[in-house]
Amino acid sequence: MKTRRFTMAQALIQFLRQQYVERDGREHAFFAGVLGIFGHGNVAGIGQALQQNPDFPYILVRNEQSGVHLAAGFAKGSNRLRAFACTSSIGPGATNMITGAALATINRLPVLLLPGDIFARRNVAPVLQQLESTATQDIGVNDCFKPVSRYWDRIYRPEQLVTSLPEAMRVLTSPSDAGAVTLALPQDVQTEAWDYPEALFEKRVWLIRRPEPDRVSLTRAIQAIGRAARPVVVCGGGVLMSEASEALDKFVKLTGIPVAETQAGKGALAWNHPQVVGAIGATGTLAANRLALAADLVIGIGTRYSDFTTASMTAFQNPEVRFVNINTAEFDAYKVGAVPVVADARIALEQLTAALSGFHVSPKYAAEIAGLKAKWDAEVDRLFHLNNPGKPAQSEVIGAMWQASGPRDILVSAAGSHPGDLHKLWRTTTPNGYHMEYGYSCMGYEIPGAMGAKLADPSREVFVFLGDGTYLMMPTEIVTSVQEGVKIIIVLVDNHGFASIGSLSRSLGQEGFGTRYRLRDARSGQLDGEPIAVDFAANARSLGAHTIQAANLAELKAALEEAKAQTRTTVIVVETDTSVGVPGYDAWWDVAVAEVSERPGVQAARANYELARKRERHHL
Ligand SMILES: Cc1ncc(C[n+]2csc(CCOP(=O)(O)OP(=O)(O)O)c2C)c(N)n1
Ligand SMILES: [Mg+2]
Repeated sequence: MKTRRFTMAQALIQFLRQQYVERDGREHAFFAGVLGIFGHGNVAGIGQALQQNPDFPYILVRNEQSGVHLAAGFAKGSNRLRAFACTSSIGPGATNMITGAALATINRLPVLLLPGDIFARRNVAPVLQQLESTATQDIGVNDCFKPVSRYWDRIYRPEQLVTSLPEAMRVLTSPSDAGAVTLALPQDVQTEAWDYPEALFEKRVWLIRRPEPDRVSLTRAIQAIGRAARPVVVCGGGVLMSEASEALDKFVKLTGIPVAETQAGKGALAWNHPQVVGAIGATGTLAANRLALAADLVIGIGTRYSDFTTASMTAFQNPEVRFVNINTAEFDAYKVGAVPVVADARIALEQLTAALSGFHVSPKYAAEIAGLKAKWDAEVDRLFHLNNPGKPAQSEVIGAMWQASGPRDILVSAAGSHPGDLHKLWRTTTPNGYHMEYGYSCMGYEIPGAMGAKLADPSREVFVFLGDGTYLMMPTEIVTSVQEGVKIIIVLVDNHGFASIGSLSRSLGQEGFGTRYRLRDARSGQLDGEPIAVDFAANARSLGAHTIQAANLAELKAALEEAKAQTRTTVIVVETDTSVGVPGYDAWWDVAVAEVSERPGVQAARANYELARKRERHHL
């Protein structure tokens, strides 16, 4: 057997460079490079290996967590066909990646995590940053990655790479199992040499499969659709990952079935497609929610049925409602008692279209869909043009951003009050033009996630809708965006705290307690003093961004044009009027209210809550 002598870290990097993927006859390298931060736990191993591979990109990030977010954003923007590996030192550098790992796994996005680990040799333990246990020596902080990884391994000996790496690739390239893959790398083992089989470093092409549906399940799905009077498609992120937009377009044009969108699936079809009725669920449009309410058949495609999508199991109230689920993951296909079609979305849709050539929804239902859609479009126009005196309303900021963006541009966001507003209002024209991380809804994802989306397709302008709370949590990847020349446009909406959780708190009778950015008042002892003055523009400028302060809607529109002409990451700061919000449209989200309280507001909220919960259903 021909062998090559490498350190474990060198072998690992050499292997990553040779991994390719193929789908629909197109083939390309899977890994775009490595992101990370060096410390004593990886500098001599992975760091040394990367140095001797200068044509395999290494991007120095500012925080290991945001590094993983960047990797997740890149994988999402690439429809999971490409990925980054993330390297960290041991201890805090490693555990910083856990939030990113959870985000990637929940959103089913492939990221390869390579945390450094404590000495396998053990004789010098406890090393700096080592977690000790009185019960075992076989434990460390990297064990915390286990529940948030789809595959987890620790490489105690250099030769273990040979069996571990193919498993890691199987999971990373799986259409149903993709998520975070963690290979914990003890710092001494990273530097140990071994004679690796040459075959490990040969080019390997992983087929990203398009699984075909089982014939019986498909027939049952066809029969269920053929019988339906009020079918609705719930379009999830799997439609985008499968690049099934065209197939979905054909299917719904043929059948007249309306398409409601989850956060992850929004934009698979253009907003003005005749069948698209927009967002569904807790943050849904009136059109989609009304259709869902009375639907007798829900065709869930590539969706996990999160509580936002099902409005905490209240969205579908027709007593006869049944489900057909098309999903590559058996786990998701079987949810809500559905006819499970375990298959690739594009393949399944093509087969359904071929089989349902005689099917079309009734003219009455078609007219109802068209009427609801027209009403919704008018509602969005109204919210975009409120002519709010003084500071703009958030919906006007969204309208201005939408007007400034081109049809191929990308909108990125993750947490705050705006994901709900954007889900309803943003008018996506091109697939992947709406990039909302709403599986983990993680504050701090937005800036690195947007960089990932930009790296996935540099030809598209990327706009970020960012809250002041999120900005204060994780602004520092702006420095990395300057370092790498990855330009994004950030619209930082300053509303002095958490508008989202603030209004949730008020709806629970808690008066926004602890959600405003205010000074502690000497007399009350509470956080209800003067607003805290943070100069966001100066802060962003200090990190290297071009910054613009916009005082009103006209200035925001001018700033957006200026930002588009910039080559550098640009941060536009705008204050909004928090008194004007986007309403909910027959929406409900289950957030449990205190069962006993001395506050009448909480007692009233609890009474409403108990009533509302009665609408929650089991779909068995
Ligand atoms: C990491 C993290 N911590 C906490 C939360 C809970 N949370 C959701 S939105 C939000 C407030 C966000 O504030 P901001 O970015 O200013 O947006 P706004 O609510 O004002 O629109 C919080 C604390 C979260 N989603 N992510
Ligand atoms: Mg805020």
